Amino acid sequence: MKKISVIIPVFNTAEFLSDSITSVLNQTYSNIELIIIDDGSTNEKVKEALYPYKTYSNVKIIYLNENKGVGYARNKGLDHATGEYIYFLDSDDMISSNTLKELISNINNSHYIFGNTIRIKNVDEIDEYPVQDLITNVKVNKAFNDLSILNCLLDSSWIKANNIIFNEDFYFYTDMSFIVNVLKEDITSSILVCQGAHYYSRLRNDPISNPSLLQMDTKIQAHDFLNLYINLKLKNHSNKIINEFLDNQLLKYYRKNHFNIFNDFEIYQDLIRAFDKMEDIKKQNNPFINIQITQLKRHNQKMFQVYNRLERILKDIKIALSGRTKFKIFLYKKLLTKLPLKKKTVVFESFLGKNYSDSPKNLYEYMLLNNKDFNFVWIFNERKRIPGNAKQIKRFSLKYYYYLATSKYWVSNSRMPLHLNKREGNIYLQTWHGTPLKKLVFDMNEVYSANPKYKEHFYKQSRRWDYLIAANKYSSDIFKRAFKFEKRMLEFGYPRNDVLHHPDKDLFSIKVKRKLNIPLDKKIITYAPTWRDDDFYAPGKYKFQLKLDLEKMKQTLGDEYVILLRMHYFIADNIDTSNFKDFVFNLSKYDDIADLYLISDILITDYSSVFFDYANLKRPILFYTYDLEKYRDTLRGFYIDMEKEVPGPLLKTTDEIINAIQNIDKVQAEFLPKYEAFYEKYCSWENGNASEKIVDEVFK
Ligand code: C2G
Repeated sequence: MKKISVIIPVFNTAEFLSDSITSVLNQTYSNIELIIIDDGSTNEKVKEALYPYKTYSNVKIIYLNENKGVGYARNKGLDHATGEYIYFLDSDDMISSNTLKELISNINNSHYIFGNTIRIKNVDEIDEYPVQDLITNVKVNKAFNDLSILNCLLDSSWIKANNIIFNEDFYFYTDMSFIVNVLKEDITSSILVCQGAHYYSRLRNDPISNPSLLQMDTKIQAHDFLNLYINLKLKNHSNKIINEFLDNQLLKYYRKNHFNIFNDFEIYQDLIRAFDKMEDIKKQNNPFINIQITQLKRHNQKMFQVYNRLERILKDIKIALSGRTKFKIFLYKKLLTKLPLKKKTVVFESFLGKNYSDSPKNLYEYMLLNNKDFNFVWIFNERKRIPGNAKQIKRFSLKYYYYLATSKYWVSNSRMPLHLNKREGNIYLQTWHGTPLKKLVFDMNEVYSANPKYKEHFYKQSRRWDYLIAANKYSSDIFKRAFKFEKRMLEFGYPRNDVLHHPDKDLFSIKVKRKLNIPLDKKIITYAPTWRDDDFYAPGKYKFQLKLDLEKMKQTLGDEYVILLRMHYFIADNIDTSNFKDFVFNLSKYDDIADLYLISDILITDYSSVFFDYANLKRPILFYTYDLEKYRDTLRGFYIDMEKEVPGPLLKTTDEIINAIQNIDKVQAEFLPKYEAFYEKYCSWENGNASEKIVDEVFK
């Protein structure tokens, strides 16, 4: 039985290591040695993650003192390899348990054989791919088209005899040097691919804190690519097939990247030198590319840039003409943001234009009441009745783009779309929308979200914030880290909670009850749960299944209480409450939840930030946490230990909820010490004047 040496270079990928290593240790093929090269990781957690494998007789771990790049690390692995075959795996990827067996059973007399690479976002996706027992042949260009030597079983003695190694002078694209060495020694017209040998390539979700190689600086990558191309062309100028392979790769790289990076002067110089090495240039389908390459060959930088820019402008116009929204975005970027800035105009938005609510509403009303000398604009999906003379504009209408492009101030409680570039002079006050229980952005490991680019987009969008509001010290510390926020944190409490400390709050409460036709002689329970990251129709449109047994609650509590149902603003499902008239009021579409806090005697929630706000009223809170383990351990992770810290009981069934409500005084008394500590930690900055302090600070 021949031995396979699996080589894994590691750089700062602690969180993925156990998946990757386990996938090798669990192979059905048993004669394997695993060589792990820690390429000078700067993250201490890598050592911890590798620690359990130190004692394995078939695992060798080699630590390099400094980060030298994947080419160097893999060469080190080759030096230590004793197997008859070599296989490279990346430290964030995995293979299925039969992969190595499939490859070795099918390699026969070939020098190398490929497997089938599948891109995945989450480990859960792995089971979705059935095993196929199929061998196919592909052309050289196709097999190496993505310039990767991953998922390829190679004959070790052949590699060593021909000194096939990675070029260590380059950090990026060193696979290209290895592949050229392979091709030089064995140019077969077709290459074996074993479809049953699965390699799972993980799409990394955090290009900001821990990027994969391909997520790093594109200019440095381009520099390496072009110089490695030049280097390989010089070494292989007489080999026709290798020349053709390299030229195809350069053209492909150019087609893909020419908009982004090649206007940079240094890269332009590399580009000229690279194209100087290309003799027969294959005509491209895109005439602009042909003209640009001609200019490069003539070393005419001016005309090269003219054609490059022209192509980009025409492309932008083509995109702009392909849809109404795209046209408006084009106008926003190219025209509207160039108009004069209105220094006294403030645009407000709350929950993506769905409501007139939350901190933006309180800031607006404070400014109105105090006759602040500003013009106001509100973004809504539908027209609303609101106080004052604010202009109302529809989200994503032409006016929306016009006012956002020309107003000095933006006030919003959530993110604004990625395409809304910040113009010079713009001041953006991000109020945010809650004290976090659930882990946020860069504190989340896996992202079970509808959008795999969530972290990257969040990062870009939040760079535009100038001010951010924190309701307590705890939030302030978390926001700085989890949002990577380094600008001005406003530490005065939440404007949205000012009303909960207003001397006339009882009067407001009666008014709200009247407005909503809620009987004044009934006590009120509000049920306000949050959303589940993994249960969605589309981004921003989430499902929700009501687990409370309303029938049972009506029978036991109906004489004394009514229930207000309040779904999270992401929930698209409409909960049918028509059978519970007079007992259940569905107020999911009601503008401001603060009004519901004011009139409620008891709050039921789960992992929503609503309880941090409601605690300002010091009234009872019950937690209906029927899926606590999954939510906490798989979906999100929490910042605090709910079992220890929250100011009310964690309940799992409707019966437990009913029982707690029937004994609410007892429950409240039991939780009093916890409630007081909770209030001190999360509510003590709130005293009813956050709006005033924030307006004074931001709007000058
Ligand atoms: N909300 C609401 N009704 C609900 C749930 C939430 O009106 N049923 C409002 C509350 O103002 C709440 C805010 O939306 O504070 C945020 O809701 P969360 O359930 O906490 O969830 P999320 O939108 O993911 O925000 O730092 C806070 C986190 O980002 C949570």
